[in-house]
Amino acid sequence: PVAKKRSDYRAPDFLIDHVDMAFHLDVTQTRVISTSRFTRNGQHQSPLVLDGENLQLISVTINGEPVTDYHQSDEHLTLNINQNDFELCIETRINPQENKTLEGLYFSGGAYCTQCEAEGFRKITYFLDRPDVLAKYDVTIFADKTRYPHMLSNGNQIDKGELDDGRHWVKWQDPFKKPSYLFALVAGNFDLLTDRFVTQSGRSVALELYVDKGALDKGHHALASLKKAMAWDEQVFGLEYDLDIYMIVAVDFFNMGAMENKGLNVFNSKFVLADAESATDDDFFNIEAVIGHEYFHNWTGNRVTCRDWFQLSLKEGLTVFRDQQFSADMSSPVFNRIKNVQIIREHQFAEDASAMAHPIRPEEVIEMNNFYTVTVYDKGAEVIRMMHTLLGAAGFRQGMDLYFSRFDGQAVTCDDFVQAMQDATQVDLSQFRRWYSQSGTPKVKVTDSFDAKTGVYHIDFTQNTPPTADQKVKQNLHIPFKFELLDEKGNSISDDSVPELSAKMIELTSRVHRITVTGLQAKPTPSLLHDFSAPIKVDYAYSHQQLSNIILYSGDDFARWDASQRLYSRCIHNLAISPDTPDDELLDSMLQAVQGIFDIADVNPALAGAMLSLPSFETLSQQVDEIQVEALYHAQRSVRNLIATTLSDQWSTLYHKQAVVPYRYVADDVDSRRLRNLSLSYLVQAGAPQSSDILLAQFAQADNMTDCLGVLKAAQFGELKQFDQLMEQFETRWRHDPLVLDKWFALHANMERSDILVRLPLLLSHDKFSLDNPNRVRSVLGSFAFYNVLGFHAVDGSGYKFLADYILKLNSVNPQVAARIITPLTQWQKFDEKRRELMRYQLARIADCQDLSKDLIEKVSKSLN
Ligand code: BAL
Ligand code: ZN
Repeated sequence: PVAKKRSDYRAPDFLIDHVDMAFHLDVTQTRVISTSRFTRNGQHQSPLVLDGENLQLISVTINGEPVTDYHQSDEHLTLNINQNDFELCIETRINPQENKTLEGLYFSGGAYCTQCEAEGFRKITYFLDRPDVLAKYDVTIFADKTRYPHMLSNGNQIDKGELDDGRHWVKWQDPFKKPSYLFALVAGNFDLLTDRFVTQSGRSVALELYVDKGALDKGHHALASLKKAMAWDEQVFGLEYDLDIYMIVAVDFFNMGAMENKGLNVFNSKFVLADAESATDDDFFNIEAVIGHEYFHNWTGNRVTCRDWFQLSLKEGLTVFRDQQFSADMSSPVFNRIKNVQIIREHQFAEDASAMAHPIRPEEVIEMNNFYTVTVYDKGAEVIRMMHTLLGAAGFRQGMDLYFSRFDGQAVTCDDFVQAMQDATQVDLSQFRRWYSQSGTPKVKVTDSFDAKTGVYHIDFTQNTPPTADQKVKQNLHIPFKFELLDEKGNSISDDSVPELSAKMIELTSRVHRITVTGLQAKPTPSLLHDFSAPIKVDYAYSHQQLSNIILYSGDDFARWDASQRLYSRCIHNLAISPDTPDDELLDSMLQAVQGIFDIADVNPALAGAMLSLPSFETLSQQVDEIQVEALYHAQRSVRNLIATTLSDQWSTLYHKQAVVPYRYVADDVDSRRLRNLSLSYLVQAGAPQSSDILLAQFAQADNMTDCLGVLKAAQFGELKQFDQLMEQFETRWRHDPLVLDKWFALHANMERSDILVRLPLLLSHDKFSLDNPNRVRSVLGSFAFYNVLGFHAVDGSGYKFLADYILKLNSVNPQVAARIITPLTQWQKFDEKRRELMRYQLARIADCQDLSKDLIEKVSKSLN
């Protein structure tokens, strides 16, 4: 397959302003009749080339006249047309039941459902399936009335009727122009939860949530979240919903988290269904975030959309930023910020270090589905956040207002967005735009010196972005770098003659920046990259004491957490390098710092919960040039063990301090449960007296999934003998609930046991496992490959082979999911030579497969280069 290049963009040869579609739903033989009004775009004689895949073409007419003079290929239908304005009617047939890729129209769980982003619409009908062709849609759906009482599409229902043969029909009209990727259709038999939202201008919007029969009680949190999101977008961005109805449908088989189709969001049920017994606090959190995310797309994505798919970050980076701000406003801002940063450090930095490195606006794409990445989404959100930092909240809002007034109803580029931000505020963003074209993780090295005689302090910031697989030469970036200097008492040093100190931010633009502060009594402690103000790595040789000072005194809670993580990381890396000669002084200062954090738990439990958690193996991996798997893994465990055993009394106190109250998803209770389960896990790891009694009592008494899963995780991590028995009980109780069973599968798959490769095949032959179900695949194969450190990286290569075997199976079922879970195998660059070879060997095996999907070809070939 050939890659498409961003630089090759050309405006479409034809435009479509209206589409009328009729769907005669049938499980294996759905008839799709689409009638579109075309206009030639400009003066040219080019043929009309429509996109289409896996379609059986029945007939074509132009202005009512049958046409036979067309050319059909695997991916296109080409017609020579003389008219400038014409109506094209195409009838096709598709097989929804056979469609396991879950793109286009598919049938699963007894319902029809669509997924069109990025290029799925072409599996429904021949069309100009590109985001810069915006049309109005009328959609009529015909199906059996008993089996499919609910038949939904975008916009408003304008008509309906019944036929004599037991079928009924419904007609939908979407008054807004939209690209084909926002088209949606759902038909099934659901339970329906309804509500209303009155907008700031007083319009009443009907809210409808469609869930599987019997799951109605699990929809309330999602619906409440939607109302919060609608109110938040009005308050913060002045953005009001624009249709009279907003529908959400939850389905069990879905490749992504959810999809923002205009007026008809389709969700993975994982991000809709929740109640205390079956969903964790994290699930409740994620539901609120994803519901918010899809809702916010209505303006950032739907009203203003992308000109081409290279601009995906235009809508995704911006919408992730908006959902992050929403989540922060709904609960603890610092805890949210930490979560955002953990994603960047665990996954985005890893992507930068791999062959899949790309800028947030990629230059070349073979399969667009491969670019729904942490770089485009999460680093994209960091880039938007940096603009928010540079322009201030008010300036950012002015930029957003200008963006909407300029581009409403259009398909635009990332440059258009930045230009609006610049024009609204007169802040020069010309150098800043490089963040869109430059890939890689910038490093800022910070060095300082203090002259005790003169009291003069210099601090130098030097930026450098190491080369990446896709781009060797890097330029200096415009980096907003928030920081402060602390004196020895922990006070923030201010000096009006140093504007960066007053602003607590320096804007790095050249390679080196120096700040000089005079009149100091002692060398200050720099507290760096507050709030993670840029997606970069910072290198500064902190003393242990300086880190402890920041933990205790920094005015920025994020920096306090970050200092705690640096201290842990230092201990872990140190122990990984010399396990037999631990640095006792370092470990003591770390333990003392942890003691101090226990006090923070009383005043700021959300922050303490994060500070008492060690950096993940994935985060630690991005801090070293070469990952020594066993050494790093065991060092991490040892440090955790030291914290567990030395402070077991404190863990016990912290555990018992957390009042057990009937489950409610409210911030204070969430923080408290987090501390309780964290303490439990440390107590079990320490083998503290009565820890297994405590654990079993919690399992028996828990009225909620958070506490129940907390027990299982603690027992798994502590390798308790009761683990298997508890898991059996859990399975018996939850066999009927796919979302809970996913948790059970994941817990098994990421167990660090020497016999994991014997256990995994058992999981995969479990009667509830199916390669057709993306959630299940992710919970077993994804959990294993991403998080089972010793199993996946087994030194004989068996973990890699296991994953590769299943990727080859998935290739023909669901290439999109296959290309997702291959990610850990593509990130071989930082491992030792033996593992690098073993990983590459499996990649080569996959590359040799006949009929490899474009998704896998792109990832595998890049990774083997
Ligand atoms: N647009 C794909 C799913 C999402 O990012 O909302
Ligand atoms: Zn999105």
